[in-house]
Amino acid sequence: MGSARDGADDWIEQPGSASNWRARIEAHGLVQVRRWWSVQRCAAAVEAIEAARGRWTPDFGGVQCSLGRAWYTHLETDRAGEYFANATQADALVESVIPGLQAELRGALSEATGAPVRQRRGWCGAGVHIFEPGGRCARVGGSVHFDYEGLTRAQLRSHAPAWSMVLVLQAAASGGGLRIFDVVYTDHVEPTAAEVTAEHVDVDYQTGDLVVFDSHRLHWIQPFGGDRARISATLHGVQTPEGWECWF
Ligand SMILES: O=C(O)CCC(=O)C(=O)O
Ligand SMILES: [Fe+2]
Repeated sequence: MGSARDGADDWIEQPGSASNWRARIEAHGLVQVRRWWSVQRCAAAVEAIEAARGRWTPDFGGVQCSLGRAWYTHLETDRAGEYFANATQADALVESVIPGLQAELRGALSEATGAPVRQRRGWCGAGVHIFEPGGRCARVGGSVHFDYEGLTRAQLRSHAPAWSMVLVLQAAASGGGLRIFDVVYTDHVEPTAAEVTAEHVDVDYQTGDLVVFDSHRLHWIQPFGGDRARISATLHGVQTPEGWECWF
């Protein structure tokens, strides 16, 4: 699917904090901070997530699951009402299973943007996506998409700064990285044949990595192998005239 962009992996930061996030995201479309969380901390989070299996939210009829509630899965399956009706509970659940996760991701977004970030009123904070081994995403990968669902038409059209942030809590045993294309949203949400074969970078996910990328860029979760789930925490953010706001 398309050709890899030439050049070094110069979007990768060593463990610790990234400097000048914004310039780097603008230059490369993404920043990846290795080991933002330790492997031990991720393992403890994964254990807690697995123990809370009975409280996961099934998405797309159980093709994937979330801890918390993701806006895009609810929007695409006509469950917007459910999302808002359960947002407070969803946040309480995420906080009880992985204390501090939501605040830390919001803090990282704030550090990355250099501005305060507030949660959209009535929306959910960061949550977790779980893709089971052998499931559809493992076999064929995710859909090739833009993260447009939480953006207004005006924000999409004007390319308002909008970033998606992923913390890799459990990388797949093999594959499962994120392909980010050199394609920015213009006026259609379904990518064309040319767009899905455009140049791209393949972001190789290791447990503990934090990846921040431009939500207007086309991207794709690659298929993965092995017998463990691919588990990632996510937070989306956009800059508005009143400041940055975030949601899951
Ligand atoms: O888990 C990931 O790597 C990215 C997921 C994604 O694209 C999304 O949640 O919109
Ligand atoms: Fe996405």
